[in-house]
Amino acid sequence: MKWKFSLFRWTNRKFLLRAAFLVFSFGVLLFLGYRFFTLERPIPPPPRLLVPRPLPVEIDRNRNGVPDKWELGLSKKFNPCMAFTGKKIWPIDHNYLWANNSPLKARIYLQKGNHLTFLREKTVLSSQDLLTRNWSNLPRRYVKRINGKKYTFLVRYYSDGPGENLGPGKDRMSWDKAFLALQGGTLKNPSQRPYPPTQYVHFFWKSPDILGIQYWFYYPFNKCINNHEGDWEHINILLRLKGKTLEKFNPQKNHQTPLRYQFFFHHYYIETSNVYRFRDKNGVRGDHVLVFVGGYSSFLIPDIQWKTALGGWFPFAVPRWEGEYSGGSYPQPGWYANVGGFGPLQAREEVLPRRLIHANDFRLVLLADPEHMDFDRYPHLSWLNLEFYSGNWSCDWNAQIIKWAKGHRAPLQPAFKPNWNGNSIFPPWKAWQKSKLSIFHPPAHWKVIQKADPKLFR
Ligand SMILES: [Ca+2]
Ligand SMILES: [Ca+2]
Repeated sequence: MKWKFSLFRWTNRKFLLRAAFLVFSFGVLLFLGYRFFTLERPIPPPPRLLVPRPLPVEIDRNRNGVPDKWELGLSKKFNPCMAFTGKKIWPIDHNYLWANNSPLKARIYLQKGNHLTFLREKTVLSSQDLLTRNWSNLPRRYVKRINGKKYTFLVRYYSDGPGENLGPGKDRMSWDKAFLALQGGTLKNPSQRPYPPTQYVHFFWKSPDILGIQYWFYYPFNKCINNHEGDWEHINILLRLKGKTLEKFNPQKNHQTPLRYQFFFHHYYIETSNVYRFRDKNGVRGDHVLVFVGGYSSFLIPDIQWKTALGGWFPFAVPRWEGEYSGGSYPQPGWYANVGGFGPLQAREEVLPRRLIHANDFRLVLLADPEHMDFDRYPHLSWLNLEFYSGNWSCDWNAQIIKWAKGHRAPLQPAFKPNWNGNSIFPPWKAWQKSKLSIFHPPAHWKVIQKADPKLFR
């Protein structure tokens, strides 16, 4: 009896030891994985503009190789029309971020080599100052001597914009309600609203004869499989310029021909000339590509939800993460397979033309490279010179796996993104065969230049 008992104890102890070892190893792996995914690193320096044929500074003060007097005309001639899947928002002026008087906040990090350690957060400026004072020269980095040792600190900035997100479901947000309230309680006639449709414009060069225009769109939020406040999206248009004199920039002349368009969404882009194009509303001039803005997506993502776990009895859940505000830009409506995700977990997106806004109904804001911007003249654009994140720093309501991939963060402003100045860090999208595009019937009063062919993939 005694012998049996000790054997039992002995095997029991062995089993417990093995189990403890397994749990410990699993914990170590989980911790290392978590550290790997959540490590903060400094962002690499953004690509700067290369101008193949610089112009005299008197006619090109912002040094982008395009005569200043024709920049707005060119921007207006080629800016896109837009079709939206979600009807409750459109791209707006970035000042919307401060509509509810949110201050500017700074997050201070200690930098050691390529690693950042978050130290603290502080309020830097009130919202009134943000629109009237030049704050572009706030520190991005500084060095301090503490006890004779040199330390480098990095500063990231952000502001908490209107509304929040309250859960995984597509209706679990107050972002859209805040937008509606700030637009005066109605979303009819967008161009008459306090925050009318707005596009940001930036010129870049592909070659001495090919001028690129980036059109950037600032949305108040991204509500889809991942959720974050603020969203910067864009397209590129490549124009061939004809002629040797400066007249090639004159928007009144037919010296600029669109060659190709690049549509960016999630982890991919599509380069194509198979697009919809329209004239100005009066039918005389203009060449406006139509951007279809995505889209409806839904996904079951296993999640560790500590918040619900407190009220419940088990911390795991498989909620449906869904929404129709991804902000992705597409050349045609339909549904697109494999638009982004992790490995075999690729999401699909449905792109529907539910609300249309003609190119002529957008306000345009020109952005040069930050080092050539006159921020005394445009103090409300000061964020262009800083590592500024355009929304509340993070959105707690996201699946844990998305938070590890930092898909819950507010977006970095365009001039510090790697795809500024026409670069692309993502591969071209190729899942045409798995997708299904549909025909779009434009409004009768829109003057058509070209209709896309949903069967022709290029
Ligand atoms: Ca210029
Ligand atoms: Ca907010």
